[in-house]
Amino acid sequence: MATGPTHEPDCRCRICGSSVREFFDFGMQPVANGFVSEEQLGQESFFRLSVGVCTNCTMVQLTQEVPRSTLFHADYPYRSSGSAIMREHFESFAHSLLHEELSGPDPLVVEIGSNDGIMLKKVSDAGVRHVGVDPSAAAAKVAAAKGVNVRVEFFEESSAAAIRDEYGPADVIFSANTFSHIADIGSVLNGVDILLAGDGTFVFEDRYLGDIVAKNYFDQIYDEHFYLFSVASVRTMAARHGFELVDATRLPVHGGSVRYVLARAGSRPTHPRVELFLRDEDGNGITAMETLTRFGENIDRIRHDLVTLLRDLRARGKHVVGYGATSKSTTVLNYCGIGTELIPRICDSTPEKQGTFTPGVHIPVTPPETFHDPFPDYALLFAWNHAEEIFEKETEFVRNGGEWILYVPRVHIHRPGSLPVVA
Ligand code: DWN
Ligand code: SAH
Repeated sequence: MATGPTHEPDCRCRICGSSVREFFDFGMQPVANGFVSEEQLGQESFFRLSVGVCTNCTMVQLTQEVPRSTLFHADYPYRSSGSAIMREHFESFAHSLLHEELSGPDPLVVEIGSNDGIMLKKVSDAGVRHVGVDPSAAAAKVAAAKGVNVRVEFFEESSAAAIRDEYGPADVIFSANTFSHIADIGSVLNGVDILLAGDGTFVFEDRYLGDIVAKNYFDQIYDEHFYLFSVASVRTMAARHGFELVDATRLPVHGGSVRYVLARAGSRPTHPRVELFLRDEDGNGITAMETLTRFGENIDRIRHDLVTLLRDLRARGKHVVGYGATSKSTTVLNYCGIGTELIPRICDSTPEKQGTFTPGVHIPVTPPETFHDPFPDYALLFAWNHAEEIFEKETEFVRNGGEWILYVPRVHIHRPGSLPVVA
């Protein structure tokens, strides 16, 4: 619920140590990627999911940390290659990396959070030295099977030192949707400082606070997403560790992300768009308490409207299923109190998730084929960040009279032919 400008004196910023003001409290939530087997039902751990903003460095962050070993482990179910749009995105990035930052003699790139090797495979295929680092053993096994050199561990100071000892300095350290997942971010930046070559770059991309607030992407708030970065908060954090933010570019993936480039202070020129970005953020007041409180009110409005719609459809005997058992869906389902009485199953293309039950509300996750057999009357799209790809894939569902329900930026029925509102 929107908590408004409350002050939790015991909550200290993990970046600068100042006090953090909570602006939204989702209550007790299960682990977002904690999909459970029948035997594990009822054995889940819960934590209080609440989010606040630092009164000093403006970093938006969770007020409670879930131990990293609970979040990321051998059976972590997410696979980066689960969508064509992300495969294209990372292959295109790897291509640009190979022709720019990695075009020198005997370059080295290290990826933090390499998952199933979606980006490093192209680097490996090009014969360029690389190291993937990821504690999720099953995902790392998929990467290794593609020929990616991967270390199954958490990236931190100690592992960075070991990589430097074995391979030497890295020209590029890359991380996508991972850096913001690490509460002890100082250990990562210290590790980057140990491993990175003098004129190297640390390039990372994460979903953008500006889009989350502007488009009510409240389901991007869950245990793994410890930080919600803005350009201003990243620049401040970087400076505290001797780095400069030398570039920042918008990306369309995951509902809107930003790719940040850090370099050692004075080692690279800063692109003028960083200043433009900062001015834009300041003008929009994306970390102002008034903005964040309004965001909280929008979350509660979406909860009301979504539950009202689903109850109405059930009362009218309509068949509704979920599409995409995302980590994000855990926040939606548990905060809105939506269970099998409203959504009897969720279809998902990830083999590791099929046959499990969603965290907390225990909705069965079924293979994609069950979506067509028979088609439901409505499909609630949890994987809204892949809407275009999914709408193209499921045209028969709409031809058959089916309708998509989306809940961001507000609850609505998607009209065929129109661009997904979330784009
Ligand atoms: O930040 C994170 C991002 C990168 O991935 C991690 N913290 C965890 C994870 O978040 P997510 O689970 O919300 O990511 P996605 O990419 O929105 O998940 C999409 C889900 O939908 C996957 O389980 C695959 C599924 N899917 C599907 O069933 N049919 C996806 C597509 C494209 C499809 O056609
Ligand atoms: N980069 C991929 C995967 C993102 S999911 C993508 O953008 O699709 C987050 C990944 O980070 C998971 O595979 C998780 O196991 C990994 N991870 C979490 N903490 C980590 C750490 N300290 N070092 C390396 N990988 C980490």
